[in-house]
Formats: sequence, C-alpha cells, structure tokens
Amino acid sequence: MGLRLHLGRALYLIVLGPAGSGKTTLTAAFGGWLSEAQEARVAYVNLDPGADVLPYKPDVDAREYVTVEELMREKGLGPNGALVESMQVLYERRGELLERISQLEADVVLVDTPGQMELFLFHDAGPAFSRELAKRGAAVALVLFDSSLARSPSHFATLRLMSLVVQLRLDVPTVAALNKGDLEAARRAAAWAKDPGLLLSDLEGEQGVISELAAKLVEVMNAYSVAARIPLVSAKERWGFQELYDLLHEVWCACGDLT
Ligand SMILES: Nc1nc2c(ncn2[C@@H]2O[C@H](COP(=O)(O)OP(=O)(O)O)[C@@H](O)[C@H]2O)c(=O)[nH]1
Ligand SMILES: [Mg+2]
Repeated sequence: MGLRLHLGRALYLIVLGPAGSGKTTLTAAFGGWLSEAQEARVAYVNLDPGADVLPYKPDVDAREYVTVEELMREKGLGPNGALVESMQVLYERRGELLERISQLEADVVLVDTPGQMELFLFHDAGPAFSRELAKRGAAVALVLFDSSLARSPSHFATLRLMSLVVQLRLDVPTVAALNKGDLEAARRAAAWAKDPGLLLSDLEGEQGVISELAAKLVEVMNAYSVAARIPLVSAKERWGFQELYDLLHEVWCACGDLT
C-alpha cells in the first residue's frame, strides 16, 4: 500500500510507558501487524540500554553504544546510577544514532524506549531524540498503560495525566493506549476509556479532594489531548491494532499537514 507514498515521509512512533506496561512486546507485535496487515515497511530501534533479550530484531540498537550491565561492571555503579549514566551516553552519541535512524528505509520506525519511562522522559535524552525525529519525519509518542493497574476512576485519570506529561516533555503529538486488554482486570479501565462520561460520573461517586482534582484533570486532558480516544489493545494476543492504527493515522496525517 505504501504508507510513505501517502505520507511523504516516515512515521517515527516512540513507544513509552511505565516499566512493564508492554512497550517491548507491543513494539514487536505491532511492527509485525503493520508489515502484514498494512504492508508497511517497518524498522525497529531499541533505545533501552538495559534491555536483555528482545522479541524483535533492532535495526539500530542503543546497546551497541552502551549497556547498563557494562556500566555497572566497569564503573562500579549501582543499577540506578548506571541507568542514568547510560542516558547520558545516549544523549552524547545521539548524532550517530539519529544519523543511522534517518538512513532506515521504512514507512514506520518503531522506537522502543527504556523500561523506566522517567529516565528517558526527564533526562535531556528523551526530548532531544523526539525533537530530532520530528525534524526527519512525523514523530508521534505512544504511551502505554497496563490496564489491569487502573482500578479506580482517579487512578485511571492519573494515567491519562501521564500522557499529558509525555506530550509536554517530548513536544510531539501523543496518543495513549491501554495494553493487556486480555486480562480480566482490564474491564473497568476499558469501559472508562470508551466512555469519558462514565469516567466523570464514576469520579463523582468517589470521595474526597482527589476525585475532584481528577475530574478537573479529565476536563483539561480532553481539551488538550490531540486524541481523546484510548484504544484497548493486547500486545500479547495481538489484537486492537486496527483501532490503534486508525488513531495514529489521524494524528500523523494532522501533524503532516501542519508542517
Ligand atoms: N497479559 C498480557 N501481558 C503482557 C501484554 N503485553 C506485555 N505483557 C507482559 O508484560 C511484561 C512486561 O512486558 P514488556 O514488553 O517487557 O514491558 P516494557 O517494560 O514496557 O518493555 C512481560 O511479562 C510481558 O509478557 C499483554 O498484552 N497482555
Ligand atoms: Mg522494554
């Protein structure tokens, strides 16, 4: 089908989310779906220097430049110190990495990020990569949440808030998705994602200042999010991808028009 023909340039999809939300699993699964169902040319970038075994074959891999393991061994750092240091190394070598990323012959470049989202987000590395990718193509951030962890309406609202933080830090259009939709515990989060009205009425049913704050936040998020819809997906069982794709398509076509 040739997405690139339609778009005129590559889509860089930066996959973020809290540790264990399924970034790496989704990168592999969604990449496979894009190449099969959409006949897209897909490339993979791993920006997680702490990754062990990956379920996809990275075309560009941060671990060629630095690994958390070697920093711990060679510099005697603890795990957190090594993670922070590894972000610094990626930041300093971003020119080389970005050069290689720009050379990829792909319609969609999936960018997997460190297990611990805050490392990438709050270090200069994250914004530097997103800014540079946005110059080279259409850059969109995809924030994944583990839907089984959003059990109360206010907790669900804080997840939404996180995607707004990502948008503020990375300065690219940001789309949220609920992952692990196959789990029984995902049901309630799925219902709130589908129906913002239900979320607001359930928030009203919650007690205290937190629920009031959360209700206000939902209003703000609805006003500022590029995409209010939150698709439910399962990276493990590989479903929900068409809905996710449609949403991304809307967003990247809009950002294509703006530049
Ligand atoms: N049930 C279920 N588990 C998932 C799904 N996606 C990822 N996982 C599991 O969640 C854990 C963390 O996944 P991973 O992709 O490594 O998360 P990351 O830290 O965000 O990269 C692994 O055990 C995955 O098998 C999903 O859609 N459903
Ligand atoms: Mg990962």
